[in-house]
Amino acid sequence: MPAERLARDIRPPVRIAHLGLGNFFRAHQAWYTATAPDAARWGIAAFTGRSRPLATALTSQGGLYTLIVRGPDADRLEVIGSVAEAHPGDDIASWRTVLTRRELSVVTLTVTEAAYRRGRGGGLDDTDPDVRADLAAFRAGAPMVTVPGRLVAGLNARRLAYGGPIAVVCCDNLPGNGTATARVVLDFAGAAEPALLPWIRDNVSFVTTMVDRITPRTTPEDVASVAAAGRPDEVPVVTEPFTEWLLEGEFPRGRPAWDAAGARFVSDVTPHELRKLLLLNGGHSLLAYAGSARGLTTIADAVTDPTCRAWLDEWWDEAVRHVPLPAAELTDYRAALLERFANPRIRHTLAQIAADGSQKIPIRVLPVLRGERAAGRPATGAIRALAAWITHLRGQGAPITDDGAQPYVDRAASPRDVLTLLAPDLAADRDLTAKLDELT
Ligand code: CS2
Repeated sequence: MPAERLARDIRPPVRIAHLGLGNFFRAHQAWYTATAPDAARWGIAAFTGRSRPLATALTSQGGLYTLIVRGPDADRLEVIGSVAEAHPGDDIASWRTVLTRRELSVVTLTVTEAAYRRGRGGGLDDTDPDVRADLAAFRAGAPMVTVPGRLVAGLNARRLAYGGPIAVVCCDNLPGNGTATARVVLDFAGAAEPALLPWIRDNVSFVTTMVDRITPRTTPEDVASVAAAGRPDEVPVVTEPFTEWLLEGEFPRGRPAWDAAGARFVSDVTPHELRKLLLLNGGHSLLAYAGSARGLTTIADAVTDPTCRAWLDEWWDEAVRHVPLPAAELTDYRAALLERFANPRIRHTLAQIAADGSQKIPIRVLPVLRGERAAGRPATGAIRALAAWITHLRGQGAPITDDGAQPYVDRAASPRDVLTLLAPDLAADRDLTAKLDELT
């Protein structure tokens, strides 16, 4: 088969800016935008977190890339055309310019939980050295590195250019992610440029979403497989067939017809967000720590290991009590999750999911632990997940990749000390700490 290079003449006009150009965004929001019937009218200017090579590779392919939709039996290749421009994250000048364009209607974000730089209460962590440096950089007109800083710099440029209203759409796995984003943006703006606060209140709609599509890292074999299919692509993305996107909020300047591509616009994302965060992501975190400590490598390995599978069921039995959706819907969701997790052709590594546990455990596990203990129940599944993370902090299983882990690593010898830092409200529960001692 002759090799066809990815190239194109026509690009959709940029009306969306994205921060966090990585695999998940390319499998999810970029796919919805490319699949919507009005795709020709909605292009995305996408900025990486830091990576230059990805922006360079995508630019050389005209923003096009191959999505490898990997089912349990076969791959389907799709060329995605919604990324009209790809920029490295440190190109703050282009970021500001894109944000000033009047036709820009939407900013989307996939930057990971840790990138919002939230402190314990959910507001901007002003003790974070990068946040402090960005506040100083903002005042000096210098480049910024944090997401709240970059967002505020872009919004300020838009205000000064009379760019008009815009929707900011958070697509990270945080509860109430629209409100969470608004909070750090308003905190940063309040400290950096108070004149921006009323403009944000009048012009920026923070949309809350639940996003879902399992997207493992691309491997050299994946790159070789598209080349072998006659479609060379330096930066393809692998994803599963399943995808879900729920959104709640206003789009003052319009949006692509994402609903025609399967997205759902709802009045309250919360129950669906809990379903996904506790069952899928909570299940993932449990398997990442407990499975890697048992010497397993991928989610598919872990879910077919009888011991891990029993722990997953135990966790789900508890977690479903905290998701306000009909029991039948949750039963179906669990069955579908098992199939998705067991897809043997998706190599979703436990090490990838184990990253940033200090950000994930409070969101994915603690709500169930608190709810179960408050109801006078043992919370064995939640305790097991927490214990698995503590043993990970002691060096078992997947390596630690987590900028926020050190204070927990320092305390990992004593589960009680970990709890005192992680969830002080639970640290006095002696029965709980005794169970953690037993399991760690
Ligand atoms: C995973 C998520 O890495 C992780 O922590 O739990 O990336 C998960 O695969 C996605 O949220 C699925 O939509």
